[in-house]
Amino acid sequence: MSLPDELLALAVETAREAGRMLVDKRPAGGPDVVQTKSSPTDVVTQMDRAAEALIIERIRAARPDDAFLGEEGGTRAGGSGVRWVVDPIDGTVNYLYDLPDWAVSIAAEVDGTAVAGAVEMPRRGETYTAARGGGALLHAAGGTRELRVNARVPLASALVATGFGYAADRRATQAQVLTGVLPNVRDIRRGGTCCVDLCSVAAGRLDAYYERGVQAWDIAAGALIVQEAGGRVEGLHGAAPGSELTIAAGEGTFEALHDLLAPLDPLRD
Ligand code: LIP
Repeated sequence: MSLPDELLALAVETAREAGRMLVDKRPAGGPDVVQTKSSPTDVVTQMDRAAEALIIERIRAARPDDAFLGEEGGTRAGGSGVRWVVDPIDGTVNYLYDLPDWAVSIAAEVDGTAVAGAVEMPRRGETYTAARGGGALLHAAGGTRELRVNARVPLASALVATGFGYAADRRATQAQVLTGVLPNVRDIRRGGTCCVDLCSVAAGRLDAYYERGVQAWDIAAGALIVQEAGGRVEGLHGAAPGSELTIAAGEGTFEALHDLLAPLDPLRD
């Protein structure tokens, strides 16, 4: 088995175990908020922490020399050249409100390049996977299928997802940018979970996605899944995708959305 396939198998097994735990152990009255981060609505629950601890424990047991970057602080150095980028619950607010679209996102990088990614959506019964050079797959009750983005969808017909940050200033700017996007696209979706939106682009359930403010752990697995499904994931003017801006879409649609967003100055806050 190649290293990316080995890492992917571990990512999938671990994401599924964490996903099951998050469903089975979700307190009946909802999880407790144990911390807030960038704003009072940017929350961490005890379940985010428990899931990250489980993921790190499982991966460390199998690969003790690997490094970690985890949303909830599980960051540590390693000596193997492999780093795991982990979001134990992407879409924590959806999880808090018991909305189904949240996910466990686990990516493995080798020397800084993502080579394997798994996004587990327990409430949908779906697992999205990609190993670099091996395509992207959706595993669900009905079977496994290869993913392909929608390419060359004219912007006027494109279903575009986006998301909003937690800080008021950032949200005010994002609302202004949205007024420039909305009249030029089929419609907008705001699902609340970056990696779910990326997987939906990969699956052709959305034509495009853009967001400012997402972190490495939100995008690491989902971006690889979009790329392996034939799509582009970048920031403005060829920048790497990241917290400044992440745009994901198929060829043709990507360029059109990029050129619509650039003069709207989405980075100005
Ligand atoms: C969330 C992202 C989402 C964004 C939210 C938040 P979290 O991540 O996935 O796209 O709009 O503001 O950042 O905080 O649930 O891991």
